[in-house]
Amino acid sequence: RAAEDWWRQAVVYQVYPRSFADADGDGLGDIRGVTSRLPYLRDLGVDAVWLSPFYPSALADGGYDVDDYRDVDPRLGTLDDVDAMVAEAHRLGLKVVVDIVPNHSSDRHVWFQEALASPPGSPARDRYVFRDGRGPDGSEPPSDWMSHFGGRAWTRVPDGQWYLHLFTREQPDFNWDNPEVREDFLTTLRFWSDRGVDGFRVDVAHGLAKDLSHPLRDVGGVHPDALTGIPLDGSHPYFDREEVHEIFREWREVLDEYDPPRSAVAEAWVANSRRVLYARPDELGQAFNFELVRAPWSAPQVHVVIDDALSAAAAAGASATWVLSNHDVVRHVSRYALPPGTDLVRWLLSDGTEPEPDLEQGLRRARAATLLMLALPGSAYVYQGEELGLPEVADLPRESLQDPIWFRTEGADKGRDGCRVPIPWEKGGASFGFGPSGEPWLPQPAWYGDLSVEAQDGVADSTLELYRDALRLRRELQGDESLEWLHDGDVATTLHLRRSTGWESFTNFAPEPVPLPDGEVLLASGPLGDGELPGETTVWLRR
Ligand code: TEU
Repeated sequence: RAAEDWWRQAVVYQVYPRSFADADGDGLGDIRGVTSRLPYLRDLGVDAVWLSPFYPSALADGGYDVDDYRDVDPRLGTLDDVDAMVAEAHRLGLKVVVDIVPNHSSDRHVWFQEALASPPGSPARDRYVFRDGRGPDGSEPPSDWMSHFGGRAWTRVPDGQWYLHLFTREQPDFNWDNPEVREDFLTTLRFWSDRGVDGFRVDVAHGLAKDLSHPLRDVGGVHPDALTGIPLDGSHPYFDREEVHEIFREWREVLDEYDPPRSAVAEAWVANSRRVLYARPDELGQAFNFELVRAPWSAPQVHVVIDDALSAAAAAGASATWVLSNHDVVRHVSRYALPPGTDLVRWLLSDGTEPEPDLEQGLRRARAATLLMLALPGSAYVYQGEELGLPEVADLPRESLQDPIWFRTEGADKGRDGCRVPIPWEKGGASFGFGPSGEPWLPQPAWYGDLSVEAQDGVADSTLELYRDALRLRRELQGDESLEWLHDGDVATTLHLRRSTGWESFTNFAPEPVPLPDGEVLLASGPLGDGELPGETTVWLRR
């Protein structure tokens, strides 16, 4: 796509609408809450806001179980509210990206209700994946496929058939071989594009196409690990199949009907070389790169992540993307606060006590990682609250948990609620300014106010001000999509890069200080010593 496409080097801020701002005080964030905070996002300096799903939903999976793709959950607002939000965003110079969930609907979607009410073999059932079971009485599931959230991926209905759900049983998978399904999503893309939405984030993009030939192929009863368990040749029966790309080529034609063309970013948990295929110019244009979420705090490993991502993106004609956190993973302040190799599921089960996180270290590294990420060519996706340096809320009481992962694993995995706790806007008050009244849908910890926007606003060394400074400088200094490394020889503990405009970023991963490189210091992630760059710090320079 053209180098001037806005999204190629954009900073996109992810809003998880339930947890961002609650205008009506029912404890659940809403669209009017988002609108009221758009000036905050403009001042922060991001280019776009991506909203996780706000469609009608029973919230069996936080809204990723969609009842109706072309409406708004009444608890979150109305279509008029969304129109007003988009208009206000545009007035402030912000783009709006919405989430599309094409792998599955909710079980309350009219099509699924119709499927349940229709006989086996009917056209209504063909929009989903219904199959007879195995065994003499069909009481065994049609294949050994497992749900990504634990348990099997099949649920039986009263007439004896089974339906497929790669996530919760409230999220039946669509049959993408069905032309009505294909057509309906094109209608949805046009529906939001016509309303002025600038782009789409495509949920589980690698899951849509499936090999549904009879009999279904067993996979050994394990859900494949996203990055190691999915073969690179498109041969897995339900993830990352070649046929999925036809779907996205069709989508691109629709997105290109608009001026400017609508952007899209694929969520595809697959290896680098496969992921960028979704980002080809005649497909979605971008795909999330989650390698920084997985990378340990290590200069050589981060170096490899950056090089691999840039070369894979360039080979596909895509721009690179960078993600440190999102609504699915433990917040990076906490990840960086833990010893390497910590099992995060076990850590959460211990309510964040074993091992004890070193949050000072976590925040120091997070700030350094942020400046490094924001110095890289490509788009950065920032998750709400990371600009406040929020750590994971690891000790949420079990009775407050809502993530289906907690229920489906029968308490073996606390799930993702700890990164979804409603945002603290103020130092105090009932919900730290999240809403005018009402209990937030997840409890906020007592220390939340200390990290609030109010507590950090105008405070020179706060994380919020670091993000503001960094985003302003990034805008000013942004170069083309190339990157030049400035180290000689092997990377051991520092990463030094230069952008085409002469802007440099230098990160010291080691705990000990190193000499500060020559040049005018533009910004640093922490205090600088005399001629020294302290440990775990990034500095931006210009010569
Ligand atoms: O996530 C897809 C997905 O595969 C995730 O489950 C991811 O692998 C995992 O969370 C990493 O810890 C998307 C959405 O981002 C997620 O919130 C939804 O639950 C899921 O799809 C189902 O729609």
